[in-house]
Amino acid sequence: MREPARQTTHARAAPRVRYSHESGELSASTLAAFGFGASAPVLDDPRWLRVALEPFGDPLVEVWEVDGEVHGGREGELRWSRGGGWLFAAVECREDEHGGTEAAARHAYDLLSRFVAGAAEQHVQRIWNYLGAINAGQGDDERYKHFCTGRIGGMGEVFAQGYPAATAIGHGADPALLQVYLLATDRSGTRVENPRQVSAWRYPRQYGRTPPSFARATLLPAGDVLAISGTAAVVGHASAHAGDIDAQLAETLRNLEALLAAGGLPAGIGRLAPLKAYVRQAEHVAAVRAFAAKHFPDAPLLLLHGDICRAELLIEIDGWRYRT
Ligand code: 3EB
Repeated sequence: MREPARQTTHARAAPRVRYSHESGELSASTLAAFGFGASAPVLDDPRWLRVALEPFGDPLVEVWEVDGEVHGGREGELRWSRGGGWLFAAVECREDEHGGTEAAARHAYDLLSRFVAGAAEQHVQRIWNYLGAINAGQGDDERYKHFCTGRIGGMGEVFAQGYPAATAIGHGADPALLQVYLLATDRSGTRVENPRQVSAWRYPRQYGRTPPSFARATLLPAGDVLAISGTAAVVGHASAHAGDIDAQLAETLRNLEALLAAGGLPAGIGRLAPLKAYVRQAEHVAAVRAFAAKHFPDAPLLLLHGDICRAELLIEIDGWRYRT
């Protein structure tokens, strides 16, 4: 009798994320690369995304490398690349061409959902969202809240098994510009929540009609890296330390450490944890740098000028924590 077919493939090693000073150095195994701000170079390569957030300090390029040859293409507002079992896909669109913030978010997620549903890499692990004037509008009409409604409306079948880890940040460029990009692969990761925080999709009504649809982190399929969502000074469901950058940084670090523990990663944020810090006010950059120098001096860190989706929050940090 023949043995039943065995699963012989293993989960693929996660993309390696690094920050580089060389701009535009995309190799055959580069899945995606990101420049930041208006002075980032313009490259005619679907793997190259110019993120509409201004960097503080040296212009760095974020590079994702995979184990395998990468190819990519474009389809209208969507571009993609794949290699080594990983898929990068991004949509850039204008809200004024799609009926406003909510409709544009629905459109972007609909495009991405359909594309991923037709791909071999159907498991979305991580997603980033950058929209303009994120805190403009009052109460339920704040633009971030409209974005949340559109986002969930456009999330198709590929999101039905659970939400990916995510970041949603406001940029200061053209307010109509929406940028959404994701990382997916061919098997599911493990969603990780933070025991110090109410899961975002269970936030009470006071934060809007539609709760934000994201997980706090994803342990990628091989278990080799934790992809960490935008993390801020939120305890339970409440924002902590309004107006106090140092206290918000300390609370954010506690949340990051809680996430590492919840994800089963070794404690400590160092050279194996490339991070991005989104800073609302330029005057807080020195405080952020000083905090990082004291608490995680070895972590590769990129500082970006961005608005956090709650007006009282001054700082948010996201990134990756590799096991080795
Ligand atoms: C929070 O903890 C802060 O809407 O995708 C962090 C990460 C936040 C992702 C999102 C929002 C999002 O609620 C805000």
